[in-house]
This record gives sequence, structure tokens and C-alpha cells, in this order.
Amino acid sequence: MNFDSPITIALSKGRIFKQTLPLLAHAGIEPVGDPETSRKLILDTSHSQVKLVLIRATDVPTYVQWGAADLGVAGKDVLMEHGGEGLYEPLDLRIARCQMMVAGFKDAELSGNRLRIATKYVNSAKHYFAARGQQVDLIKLYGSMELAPLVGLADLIVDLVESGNTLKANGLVPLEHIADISSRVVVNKASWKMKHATVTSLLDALREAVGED
Ligand code: PRT
Ligand code: MG
Repeated sequence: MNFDSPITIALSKGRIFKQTLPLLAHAGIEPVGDPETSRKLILDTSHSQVKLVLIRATDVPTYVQWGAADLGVAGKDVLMEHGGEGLYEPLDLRIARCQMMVAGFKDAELSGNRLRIATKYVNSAKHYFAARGQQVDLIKLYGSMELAPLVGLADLIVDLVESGNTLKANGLVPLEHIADISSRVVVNKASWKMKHATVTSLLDALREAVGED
């Protein structure tokens, strides 16, 4: 692949990194060294024009929005919270898939007003309940949402569900589907214009790797 411009790609460690690697490899981009064991935050790749930066999943849209990375890979959940300002979202990589759900005890009340909802996804939860004309109190948490109903902190939670095992282990069930989640490529709007040829050829290679021709 021929890249005219240097490109920085923002990724988060963990499932997004692992599942993006084979797609990048299809574009001829492989990290130098073992990123999972290295503490380096900026990785060179087999392609002299391409660098990877490894950051928290929730920070990916911010880095790309401000042009600290030209593009990145982020979960739709993270993008819905961020709002998408300053970003294009041209490609669904169909990786790291799960569902955003309302969850709680099996017999939980879903319709009343002033329900307390604990979640990391306050914007998504706010929109979801507002669209149903329901007023709810949102409690922002940064993790372990499943605990909230068990200790009486909240009536319901909004969280990501993959196998359902985490909910089950805590005596909870998925109650309502909010959104299908997968990871998307996001591109900085200025990079899209200034580095158009390079961004386009990278996107083409990724699109081919995903199998969406
Ligand atoms: O973990 P860390 O705090 O470092 O950051 P992060 O949680 O943002 O990163 P990571 O790597 O865990 O998640 C990155 C992205 O993966 C998310 O933004 C989602 O788009 C996507 N993804 C896909 C998931 C899941 N599946 C998932 N199952 N992210 C989180 N989970 C969690 C979920 O929150 C719940 O705690 O796994 C648990 C449920 O899994 P099951 O299989 O028990 O249902
Ligand atoms: Mg996590």
C-alpha cells in the first residue's frame, strides 16, 4: 500500500486492539514489538508512515476530534456518549460486538417515572428514556454497574451485554434492547481533507478486510 502522508491511528488495548490487528494486517500494517506486554504508548509499525497510539477506549474520539490521531477505532457506545463532534464515521468494522441493554431484576418496574438508572452511558440512557416520555434519575458510574440494583443504588442499569453471563452471575436479566454495538473507524475531519488519498486507501483496505466491498 502506498501512503503519501504520515498517519496516526488511535486504538485501545484489549478487545478492540486484538480484533483490529488482523484487519490492519490486511492493509500491510503490523505493530513492531508486542504491544500487549510493552508499556509503550506509541508504536511504530511495519509501515514507515503509520504509527499507532494506545489509549483508553473512551479517549479515542477525543484524540481523533482534536487531530492528535488522524483516525481511530471506537465502540459505538463510546461514540454515542461522545456525540461525534469533529469526526467522520465512515466504516463499521463489525468487531467487539455486543448490545446496549436496560437490565435489572426479572420483575423490575420499567415504566414508572423517577426510576433511578445507574450507568456509564448517561447520554444514551437519557435519550432512550426521554424518547419514551419517561423522566428518570441518572446515576453516573464508571464500572461494575451490575452492583447498583443489588445494593439499592438504582432500580435499573444501562450496560453492555455480550454473553449475558455478568448479569446472570449477579441475579439480573436483560430487559430492553437499546442499541446494537460494534466498533467503528472514526476520522478527523481535517485529516479527511488534507490526507484524503492516504485515508481513502487505508479505508479501502479495511473495508476489504471486513468483507464489505
Ligand atoms: O475495560 P476498560 O475500563 O479499560 O475500558 P473499556 O471497558 O472501555 O474497554 P474494553 O476493551 O473493555 O471495551 C472496549 C469496547 O468493546 C467497548 O466500548 C464496547 O464497544 C466493546 N465491547 C464489546 C464491550 C463488550 N463487548 C463487553 N461485553 N465492552 C464491555 N463489555 C463488558 C460489559 O460492560 C459488561 O461488564 O463485559 C461485561 C458483559 O459481558 P458478558 O459477556 O458477561 O455479557
Ligand atoms: Mg472493560
